[in-house]
Amino acid sequence: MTKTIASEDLQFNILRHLKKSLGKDTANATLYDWRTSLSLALRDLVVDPWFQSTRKTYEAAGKRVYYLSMEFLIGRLLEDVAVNLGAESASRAALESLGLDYDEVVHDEPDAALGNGGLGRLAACFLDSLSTLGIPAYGYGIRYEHGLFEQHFENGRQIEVAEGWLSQRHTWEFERPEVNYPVGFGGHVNGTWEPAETVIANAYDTPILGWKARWANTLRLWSAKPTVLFDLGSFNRGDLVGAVVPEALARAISRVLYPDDTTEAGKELRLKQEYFFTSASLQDIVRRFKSEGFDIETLPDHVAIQLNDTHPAIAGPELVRLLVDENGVEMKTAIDIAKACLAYTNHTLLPEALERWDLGLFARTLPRHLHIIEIIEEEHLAATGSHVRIIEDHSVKMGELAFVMAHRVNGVSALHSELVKKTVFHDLNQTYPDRIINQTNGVTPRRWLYSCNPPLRSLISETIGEGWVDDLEQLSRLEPHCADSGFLDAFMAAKRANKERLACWFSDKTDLQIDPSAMFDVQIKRIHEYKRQFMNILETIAHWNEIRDNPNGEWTPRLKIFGGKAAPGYVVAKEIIHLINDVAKVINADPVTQDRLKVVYPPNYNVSMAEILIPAADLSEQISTAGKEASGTGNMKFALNGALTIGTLDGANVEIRERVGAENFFLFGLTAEEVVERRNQHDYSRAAIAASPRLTRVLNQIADGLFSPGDPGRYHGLVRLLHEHDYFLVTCDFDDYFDTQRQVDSAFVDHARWARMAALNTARSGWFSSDRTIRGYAEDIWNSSSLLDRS
Ligand code: 26Q
Repeated sequence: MTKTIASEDLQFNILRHLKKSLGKDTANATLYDWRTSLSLALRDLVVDPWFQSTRKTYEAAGKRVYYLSMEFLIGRLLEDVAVNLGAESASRAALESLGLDYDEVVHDEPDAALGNGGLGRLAACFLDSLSTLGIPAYGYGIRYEHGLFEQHFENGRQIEVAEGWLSQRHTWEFERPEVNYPVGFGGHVNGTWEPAETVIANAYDTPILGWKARWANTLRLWSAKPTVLFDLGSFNRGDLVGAVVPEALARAISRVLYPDDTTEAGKELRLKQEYFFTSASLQDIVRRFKSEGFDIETLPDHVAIQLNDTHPAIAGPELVRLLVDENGVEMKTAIDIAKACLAYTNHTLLPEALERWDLGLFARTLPRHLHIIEIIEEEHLAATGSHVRIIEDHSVKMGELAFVMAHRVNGVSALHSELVKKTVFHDLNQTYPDRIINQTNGVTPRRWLYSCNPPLRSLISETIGEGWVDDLEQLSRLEPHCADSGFLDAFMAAKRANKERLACWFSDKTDLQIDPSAMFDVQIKRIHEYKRQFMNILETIAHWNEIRDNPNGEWTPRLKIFGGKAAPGYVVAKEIIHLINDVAKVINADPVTQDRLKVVYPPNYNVSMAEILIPAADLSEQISTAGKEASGTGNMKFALNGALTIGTLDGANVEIRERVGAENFFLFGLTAEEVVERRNQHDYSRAAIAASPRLTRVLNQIADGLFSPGDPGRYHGLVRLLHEHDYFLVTCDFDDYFDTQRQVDSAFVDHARWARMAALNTARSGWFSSDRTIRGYAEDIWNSSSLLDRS
């Protein structure tokens, strides 16, 4: 399907779009105009592979995969499309002859930030892999008008500002005004459901191109519209505001992404969002299935629906409702059909993060579904003798609902899946012993190595050819070269180039001068107590103390980089951000530690920032309390790009360490079992603090206001938290973490050793491709296959 793309043709089409699609000429074209013109010129090349994939899918009459997710954290798409089309150098050349810089144009694109973090980014990697593998699939989600908020710092405090990615033309989507479905809420059930309120779900399609443009799937996002565009009655009565209220209420449903990556459910609008996109997606799926003329009972032969966490768990009762109420299927049969179609991925063990809906709210919003859930529950209890209920304590438990209605339930790393069996779904696992399986997460190598790390990409391709890009396990062929000092030098030269790129980026954005030969130590992820950014900054202070105590010692220069957002209502997380910024201010101004220690926290961490930071990292911080991080996927991106990990035995860290080798991984901390034990010990945190003079000193410094001189009491709450409710065992793991960091210091100055360890991390990370993950889902859950003709 791939043809070589000539830069002259591309240039012609860029100029054509500039003129005919944007109505601009070269004299007054802005960067935005050029970027949009290039995007449209490349988009033209996506349409044929997209149509051909649709045609082949239709002809095969096989199974389609439907990935339902409240979040798709896509980031930028232009570079992705250019790379998959093989049009990167043609684009570069075409722009250059127009006097433009490709990188500048590509970086002008705003991120599509329709997600909070790991779960949303995983969905985006999965779309990439589904297309690369040629598996017929649709992603279904919400076209939020405002994605994840922008983070600003004001005197070190996080401020949230609404994000507006759609204020510019979003070049990649095709609006489908003719594809729309009614979605009802509230009302009564009198034999049939009569909703009190109805909104329209309107489809927008984005083609998702796979590697070498061999295949393209569709991401279909729903936008909420009113059934009546404008309340002319109110307007005519002179009520101008009242005339737009119904419209505003309807559109509110797809207005904004919920910025909480745990807890904080219970909001009516959130429940409406979940039902809105799930119902529209299922109506679309059933309509497509029926249009092909199959018997409704064969739905599971043609449809596999994956639920990305419980957010779309209403899919169970909704599919039953569509089958029973709108297609005349008998209830018991409908439940069986739905189960055979549905599968559920769990991403969290934190009990407070498991979704539950207040029964009253649920009954008011989705009365018909509540009734169906009661029948599902009854059937489950009667058929199995289980005592696990779906409706309990005046709430609807979405985890239990998703579990009961799925034929497979999966965790996202080996450790996590075992813990899912032992903890949250212990009893249900006894009742349905073959239902829970594991599918360890992965990341797309197209974005997370090929695109974001050009120097390493070139070195790898020169050494082993280009086959690794869609067959990442080929990276193991680098292993013999990891004994060759020439290769290792080239490997570290690539790392150095990425670090210099990052240093330039920093000098553009901050007034900080950065030494590219320092160790770049990076922790980027959402701010959470369990992820323990707090422990990292405490260790930073302890290290700073040590340097000041012995200013003439041999210290390994380090740059500590933090990045990440806190949920707007998460007070402790916001205090941790403030503390990191306050500490950075003091340490960066200290002449004694000048060349040895710096702390930076660039605001508004997002996918695009990750693409600059990860290739430049020497050290990857994966330091969550064991048993709390379901998998992690950043950890995989770092290892793939030749950073060494300092980490606990948590989530996929366990599997990363197994694969890269224990000698190439800096392990510390309590195990998941030890964590549970330690929590049972009386006053464990006070004991740990008392046993560590180093930690005691740091906590006293913070409590004395060393980092908040104008406001010495600022962090008393945080310090007290560690003494009294150190639920995430920062105090218990602190000393081991500190000591392990000193081992990292000594390893880093042994350049040859470090280079070998780093290169081995890349060579042995091929298994963490999301292509491998998707093959696992296709085989063990969906029973679906590739339609690529492998020639
Ligand atoms: C729920 C209810 C109301 C509002 C928001 C939410 C909500 C939103 C997002 C709850 C959870 C999330 C996101 C969770 C998440 O990102 N989990 C991460 O998933 C990754 C992919 O599997 C894992 O690698 C991470 O370990 C896990 O934390």
